[in-house]
Amino acid sequence: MNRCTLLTVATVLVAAALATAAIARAAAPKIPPGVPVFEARDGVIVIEVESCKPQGDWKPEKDLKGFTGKGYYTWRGGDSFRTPGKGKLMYVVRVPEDGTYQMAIHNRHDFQDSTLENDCWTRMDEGKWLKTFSSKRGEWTWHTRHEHSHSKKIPASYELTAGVHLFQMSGRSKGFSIDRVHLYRDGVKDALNPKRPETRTGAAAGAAKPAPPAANSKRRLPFPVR
Ligand SMILES: [Ca+2]
Repeated sequence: MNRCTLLTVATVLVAAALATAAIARAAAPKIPPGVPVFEARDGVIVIEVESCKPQGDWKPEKDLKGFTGKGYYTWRGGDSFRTPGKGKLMYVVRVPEDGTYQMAIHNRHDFQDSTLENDCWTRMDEGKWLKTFSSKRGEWTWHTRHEHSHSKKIPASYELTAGVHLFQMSGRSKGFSIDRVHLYRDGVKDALNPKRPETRTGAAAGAAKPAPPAANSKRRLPFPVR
């Protein structure tokens, strides 16, 4: 092996090491101190929607009594049936173990036809944005379904690995109101009791260890979250 070949081999090895480090950094993003992390307590993660600053045309409101926390957000922009990601609200959650988590949004829509003005978009990590809708009108309800297709409209849930994940909501239908979100394991008693306290914590946020991302994931954690 001559010097030139040795140099080439060394260059390739250094490049490979740097590439590995880049992958490792991408796979383990740090959450800056102070970013709230919503933890599971007794199998339930409780998020007040208003814990994230309003984005886009989500407007903070308080007129419809029966909300929890400091208020709720209503989408006062136009319908966005084909374009998710408008007015992204982002929340960091942490689960202690792998498993299925049901997701329910405390929501309300008052339009006379319960199949209209009744939805938003939701997304977990770098997954697909899904239309997320409620079929009960005129009252605050936990009714929450994911529309995977016209023939697959099922109660909203996610398969989560132990660790930190990013949950997002964005505007889809004008007039749809969102108040709080519960992520919970099957079998938890009284999981949708709106009197459950919010489960946010900022103290350990800087040390939060993200869950391993899926292969080729470019998952990034948010930071317009307060
Ligand atoms: Ca609220």
